[in-house]
Amino acid sequence: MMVLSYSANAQDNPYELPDPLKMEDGRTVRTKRQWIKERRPELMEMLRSQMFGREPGQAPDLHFAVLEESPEAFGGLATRKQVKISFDKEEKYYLTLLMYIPNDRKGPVPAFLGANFKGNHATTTDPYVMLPPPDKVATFAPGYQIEERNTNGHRWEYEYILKHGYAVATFCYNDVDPDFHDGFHNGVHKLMDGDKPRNGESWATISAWAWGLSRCLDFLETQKEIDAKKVAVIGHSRLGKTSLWAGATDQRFALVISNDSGCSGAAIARRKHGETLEVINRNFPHWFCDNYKAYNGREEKMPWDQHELIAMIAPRPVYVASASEDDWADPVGEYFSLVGAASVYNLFGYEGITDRNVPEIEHPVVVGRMGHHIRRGEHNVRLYDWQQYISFADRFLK
Ligand code: GTR
Repeated sequence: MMVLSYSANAQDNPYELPDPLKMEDGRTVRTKRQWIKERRPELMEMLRSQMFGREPGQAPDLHFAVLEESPEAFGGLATRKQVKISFDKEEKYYLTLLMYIPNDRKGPVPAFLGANFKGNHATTTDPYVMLPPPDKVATFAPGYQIEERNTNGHRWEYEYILKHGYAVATFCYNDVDPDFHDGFHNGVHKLMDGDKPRNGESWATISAWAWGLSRCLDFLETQKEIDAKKVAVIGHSRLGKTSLWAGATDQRFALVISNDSGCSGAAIARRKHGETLEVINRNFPHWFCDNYKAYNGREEKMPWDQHELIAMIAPRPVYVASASEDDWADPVGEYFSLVGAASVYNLFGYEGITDRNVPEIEHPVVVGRMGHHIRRGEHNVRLYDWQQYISFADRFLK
């Protein structure tokens, strides 16, 4: 018998979800025009002011420098580029993007873009990937140590991705904003906000990482080998929360993938299953804007829920993945945010995932422009996940 280590009971915490198609003034959204012109902006305003904070616009001096390039990556399978993406003239604020492009290509290729946790060198065995520069390492989270290459390689199945005709690009999230609370002085907030006083709606760290993803997309748009209209944004866990927000704020992303994003990502907050708002805001006070903290222990008072973050992706394809042992991220709640967003996809003429029975482990489901699976195992990204993402992306980006 299959043992599920998560609660398969959808109603273990009875809740009623806000209707994404109900305007704050009570009107019902009936057309895609009304969604685009009225309801989507209303929800974006809510998510900005109450959850992620207001992200800034373009960097003051965005520019790019290719630091290294070789067509010999992975035995000639791919061209590697390592690129410094600078946000200011002095190049005090920058990230280093690692990109692989399949050599076997006829024209511009689609791409996956996502941030990583431990440095580009930790995503691969490739010995030519540069280590994070010392000025960056000095600002990384306390206790951060340069680890060996490839410690997170299992999360980045580069050769598999490349052989399927996709480019792939990543940067270390610490480059944009180190993952600890120092009052927003150690990352791009300092550059973008200067000495502007912060308030309850000020953007926080997840928003900064998402902003960094958009700057990478700015760069990909300059690359003739890349079809920048076909870039999927992907992230795991806190970076899955980030990929969802990047997909919401930047509609240039053609497809959005949430891998085990859990609380404040895909998981329905009102279920209060696994990680709750109180816990996440206590442990990671820098991730969300201050107004979000008002909902600690009061999830049912939220004027939105996470299915509406998923709805911000519509009508673009969205994929939500969970892992069977990842009860902390609430796989059931992650699934139900898809179900809750389906009506918005319907508005655009696409079917959505509506089955109220949570799918079995490793039975991927794709309906219309929504995809889902629960991988057997722990909180992580594995080859199984990439196999599903590629076959989902093949439907829309090829
Ligand atoms: C956990 C956190 C989760 C998730 C995870 C991760 O500590 O509670 O929300 O973000 O970290 O990013 O791996």
